[in-house]
Amino acid sequence: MTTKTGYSVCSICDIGCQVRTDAKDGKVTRVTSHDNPLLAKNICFKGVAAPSIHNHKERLRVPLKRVGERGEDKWQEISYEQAMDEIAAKLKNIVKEYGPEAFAVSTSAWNTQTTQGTDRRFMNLLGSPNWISGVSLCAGNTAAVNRMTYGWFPMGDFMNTNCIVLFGHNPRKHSWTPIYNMIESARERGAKVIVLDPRISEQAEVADIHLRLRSGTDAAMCLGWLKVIFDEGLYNKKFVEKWCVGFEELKARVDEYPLARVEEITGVSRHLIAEAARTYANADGAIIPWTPITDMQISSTSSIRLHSILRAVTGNLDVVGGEILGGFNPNIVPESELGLHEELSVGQKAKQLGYEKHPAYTYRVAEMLKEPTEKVWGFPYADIVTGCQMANPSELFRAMAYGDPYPVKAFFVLGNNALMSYPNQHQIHRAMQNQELIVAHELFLTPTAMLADYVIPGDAFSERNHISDTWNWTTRLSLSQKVAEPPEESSGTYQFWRDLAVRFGFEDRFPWKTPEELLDYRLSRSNRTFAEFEKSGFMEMPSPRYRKYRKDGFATPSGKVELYSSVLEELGFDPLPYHREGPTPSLEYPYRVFNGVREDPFFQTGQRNISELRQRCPIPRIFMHPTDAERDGLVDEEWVELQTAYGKVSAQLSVQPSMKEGHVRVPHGWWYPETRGTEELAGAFLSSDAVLCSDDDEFLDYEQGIPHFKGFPGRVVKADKPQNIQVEI
Ligand SMILES: Nc1nc2c(c(=O)[nH]1)N[C@H]1C(S)=C(S)[C@@H](COP(=O)(O)OP(=O)(O)OC[C@H]3O[C@@H](n4cnc5c(=O)[nH]c(N)nc54)[C@H](O)[C@@H]3O)O[C@H]1N2
Ligand SMILES: Nc1nc2c(c(=O)[nH]1)N[C@H]1C(S)=C(S)[C@@H](COP(=O)(O)OP(=O)(O)OC[C@H]3O[C@@H](n4cnc5c(=O)[nH]c(N)nc54)[C@H](O)[C@@H]3O)O[C@H]1N2
Ligand code: SF4
Ligand SMILES: [Mo]
Repeated sequence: MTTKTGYSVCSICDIGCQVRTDAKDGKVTRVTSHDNPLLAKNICFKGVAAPSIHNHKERLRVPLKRVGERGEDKWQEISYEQAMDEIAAKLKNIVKEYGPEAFAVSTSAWNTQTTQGTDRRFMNLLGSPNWISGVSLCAGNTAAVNRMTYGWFPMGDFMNTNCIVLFGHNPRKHSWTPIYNMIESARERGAKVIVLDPRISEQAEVADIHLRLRSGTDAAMCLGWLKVIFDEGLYNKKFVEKWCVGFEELKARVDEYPLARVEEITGVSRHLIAEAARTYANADGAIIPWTPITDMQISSTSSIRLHSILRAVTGNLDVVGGEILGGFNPNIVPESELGLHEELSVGQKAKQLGYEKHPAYTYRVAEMLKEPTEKVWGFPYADIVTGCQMANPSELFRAMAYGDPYPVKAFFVLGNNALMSYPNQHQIHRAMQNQELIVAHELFLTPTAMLADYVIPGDAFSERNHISDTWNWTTRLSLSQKVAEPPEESSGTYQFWRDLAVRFGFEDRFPWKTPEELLDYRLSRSNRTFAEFEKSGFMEMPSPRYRKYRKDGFATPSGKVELYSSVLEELGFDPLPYHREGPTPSLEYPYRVFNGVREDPFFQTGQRNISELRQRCPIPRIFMHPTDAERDGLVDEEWVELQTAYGKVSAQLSVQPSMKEGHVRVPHGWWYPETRGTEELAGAFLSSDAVLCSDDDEFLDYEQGIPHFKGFPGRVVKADKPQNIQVEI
């Protein structure tokens, strides 16, 4: 019997706790916390369940080749080498026939961590700009929009702050545990916590101030805060004068939002709005931690910009207790460099889908920020949170489905359940049905993988060596060690891209034969190998330097914080932030529906097949306020259907006084692995929020093309439980 123990960075969810992993005879047996107070003081039950996930009987172990109709779930097992040979040959033909832009990739927000930008490297060498990721709806787009205002995406200094403002964001013991722990410590130190959430969430329950705004009105709320801050002179005048551009224009815009108007839009009393704004502005060190809520609404770009603007005008940028602009860690080659973005021609970049219509998150803006980024941060591209330059997912799926504006015929999807992880699931389905080649790189046969031509088994986090660089968001480097053996015919995502690159003749641009060799290269900047890094400790983080802008300015075209955005102006959008009302509820669809309220036992679309986790939450639940349920004649725990003009989903009703009246919550990511063989694509259409969400123009943020997931119109009616799903697991 051989045993092994190591430090591994859990990639079940995207916060990446560093945990202790024990293995016996090549299999992970136990995951525990270790004494690292930052990341693993305690861990969540998904992390603890990692051995059950990694050793699960349904885990993919051998490559599968489709033999039936697409989506029919009929397969032949083949070797990894044969699969890669066939994939390469087919992709070459597609590129020859339609051009390299006919090749698209969708990847995970996080769990494909070992790719390290080499997917972009392959695509850029090939000539395709059409890369998308789950981070288009989660932190990646925030990073891109933050860069337009002050050139980087900051991380809140939780350890020293005196005030934390949570826009919906609701970390708990089993949801993003490290952030929850940091908020708890700050609270114990006496920091104030302000929560903005329509419901009484766990964080709202213990907050100092809770603003129960209407879903989708965050931008108006921020404009209200600025009105108070400007009218009462609570901003940092010296910083604004010296380091910001466009203050007068911004002030004029803010004057269009007197508190009476903000009260009307948000449904929150003007007194409470003013109290919250004062508390934030007067704190000596305050943070607005990143939140996914404003990543997914119709005024997304404005809301994210408003968070940036609040940070700047209150003097909270790059100061103790405020928001730290990290920059690249000089000890490691960043992903941005590995991605080889400079190798993709200007012409191919301009073909990126979304480049014209929704450019804020595409190469178009990345190119505009190149010079200042290089001047301030030392490299022209900044792939913060895996990529600040991607295609617009909706435009991509449209091209895949209809060939408009050009055909996209090969779709590779790695660690991402794409069918259910963007808006408009019907269009994604059509898009996938219209492909000549789909490759899925996965741990399990998800509905997305079921639609593939080839399914390649991936390795899990206990089975690979890695250094987590927190996506360049911070400068922390965390060790992740291999303690268990991956399935023989599997590959890590780096290996996958390299094996493909070699077949395309790019071997000289992929000289690192193994992930460890790639890590050696990345660490060569600090004269170390991975083996040496491994021996020297489990984590390192250079001490922060504050107010770095005094030396080099900000990485924006003006070198200052752009309250008035020159980038947006040049693109023809409103350079100042604004509130835009989403599609309003009607008699037919009277509720504001929001998705989210993440479920503790699962990460996004995963783990519904892990019985110890599924038992904790066997079925999806729709939340409603008691008054609304009563009016509609609905009772707690009955099965209902949530309907929008675009689709319908089934779930159990949960009547909750903590919900805000007029609002309905739908969970994300439900499919039913137990219905494989009895329901189409294992129930992918029964309860998935993506079925309900439209990506028609009236539902999209203008600048980025982000869908409105927070407050779209819907109605709830009685229904039967779908037949084949198991309620008792
Ligand atoms: N409709 C809709 N779309 C959304 C959201 C929403 O609420 N609604 N939320 C958005 C948000 S916040 C996020 S963060 C993203 C999340 O997007 P993703 O991070 O892509 O998450 P999932 O789509 O759930 O897909 C994760 C898949 O990766 C597989 N996997 C896990 N570990 C590994 C691994 O090590 N290697 C490989 N190859 N595969 C692995 C899992 O089995 C799972 O099928 O989705 C976004 N998309
Ligand atoms: N256990 C577990 N933990 C997870 C995840 C998981 O799937 N499972 N996913 C991880 C990921 S990728 C993410 S992005 C995070 C997401 O986790 P959070 O950031 O906590 O976000 P949600 O749980 O989706 O929703 C949080 C709150 O937003 C409120 N809300 C809804 N609409 C609005 C609105 O328009 N404005 C405001 N201000 N609030 C609104 C809801 O009432 C809800 O209480 O969780 C992470 N942690
Ligand atoms: S919060 Fe849980 S699932 Fe997420 S990284 Fe940490 S241990 Fe893993
Ligand atoms: Mo997310």
